[in-house]
Amino acid sequence: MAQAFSLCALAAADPRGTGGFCRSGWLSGPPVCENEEGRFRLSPYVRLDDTIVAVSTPPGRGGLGIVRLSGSRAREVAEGLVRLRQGHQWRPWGASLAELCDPEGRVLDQVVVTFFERPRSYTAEDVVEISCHGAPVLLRYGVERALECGARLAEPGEFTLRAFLNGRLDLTQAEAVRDLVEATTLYQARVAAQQMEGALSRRLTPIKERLVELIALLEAGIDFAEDDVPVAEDAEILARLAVITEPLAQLAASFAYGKLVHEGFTLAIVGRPNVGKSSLFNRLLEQDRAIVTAIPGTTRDLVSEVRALEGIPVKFVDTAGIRPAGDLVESLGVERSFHAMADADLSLVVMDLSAPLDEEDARLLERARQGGRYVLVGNKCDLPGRAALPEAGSKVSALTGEGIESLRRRILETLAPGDMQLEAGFITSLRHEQALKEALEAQARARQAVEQRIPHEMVLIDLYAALQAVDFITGVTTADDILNRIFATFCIGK
Ligand SMILES: Nc1nc2c(ncn2[C@@H]2O[C@H](COP(=O)(O)OP(=O)(O)OP(=O)(O)O)[C@@H](O)[C@H]2O)c(=O)[nH]1
Ligand SMILES: [Mg+2]
Repeated sequence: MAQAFSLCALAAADPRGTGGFCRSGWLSGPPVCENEEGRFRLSPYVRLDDTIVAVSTPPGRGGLGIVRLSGSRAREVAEGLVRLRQGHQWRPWGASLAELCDPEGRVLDQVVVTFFERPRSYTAEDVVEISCHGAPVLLRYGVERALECGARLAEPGEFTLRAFLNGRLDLTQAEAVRDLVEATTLYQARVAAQQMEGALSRRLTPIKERLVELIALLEAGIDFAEDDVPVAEDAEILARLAVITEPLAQLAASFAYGKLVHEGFTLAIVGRPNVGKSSLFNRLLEQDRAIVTAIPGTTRDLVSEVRALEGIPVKFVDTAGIRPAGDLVESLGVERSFHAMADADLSLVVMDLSAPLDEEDARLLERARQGGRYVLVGNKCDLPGRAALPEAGSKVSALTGEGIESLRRRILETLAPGDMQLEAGFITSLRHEQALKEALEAQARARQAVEQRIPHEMVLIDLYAALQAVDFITGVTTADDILNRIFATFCIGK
């Protein structure tokens, strides 16, 4: 029998329910559809009984390439394109030597097939991985042959979607798979690996348990009002609410750091000519990237480079020295410096400590104060000083490297105060932050209702809303469009 899941937010229809997928009947139709912008996306009604196929290795030529199959007919389909070598059999969770053959049975490649028997596989379905030599023509042939043998092409992220729908992963873990694939630093990979292993879900579990306990307490008070079960005291409800709110708020606040880890940030180095911006840029990159001379006005255009700072990808931007420009080229450069400053997540405002500060320094600092986050840097601290910084800042020498380490720390602390040591269980996605904010707002409403002695039936509505928001994060309840959005950002074959 054909089988499909319609993913709907059950809890939305039933505020008392803690949700779950509505596994309703079939809706036929194409497995994919287009959204308003015409972009390809997963349909909420993907046929999950199909056996799917995709090339799981990146496009292009390589030593190896993997064709992956998942579904109840994975082995049968694989048998249509590979022939096991003599003495080899299909062994669950084991690799076997085989030959990829053309339809006439002529050998095209020697391959290794690995059979992961359900439910102990990535998707919790039968999975076969065919590891060929990485010639695009072989991989394409493998996929085409699998299609002829009854498989269909996997949608982006469909292997992980199936793992999620089959209960192998929760939504935070599925998102972590994508983050791991997209990681550009080992630190990002470590954070994603922790989330994949369930760090965030583990942090949410006790919060959710307490919320459910509180709901049960209030429900009991309502259901058994005429019996002997005592109605919960307001003071107790408020105390229990506070215990739930604190970790939720901490987790929501961890997004400041999590966002940095996930997305990285842009840092613009600005200042008057000759204060040592390019020298500092080179020093932070640990590379002789930008031209440095004693002539003021050396840098005339933006120079940028991405480097990891404590495992966080940072786009460093060196800019032209800011002063009333001498010629057209310089004035265009100065204009770009101001744009870079406005676009950056953080500006390093550099001043030269070996010379008296002037009006241009003060004007720039004022602009930085109005514009957003900045760190004031006094450079050339190796020279006899003639200037003091107008406010607290980092004293460094781009020439000798003095103070650079503490400047690096200060940069990170300015962008993400606190939470720096927190490696496990912080949130890295806007989706999580929004859900946590919703949960916090619902909690605040519940608290207010209790304080105003509003009947517990009303308080419960807010508590259920908070519970639903927490469940959104792990995917216990979720809406189709959210799933579409998440899994459509995956690459094919994952
Ligand atoms: N003693 C000393 N000299 C430095 C230091 N940093 C930079 N300099 C020198 O200052 C001069 C200007 O350095 P740059 O890095 O080109 O300065 P800049 O701010 O990029 O200058 P423009 O590109 O012209 O705006 C060069 O001669 C550097 O060697 C420092 O920390 N100590
Ligand atoms: Mg320069």
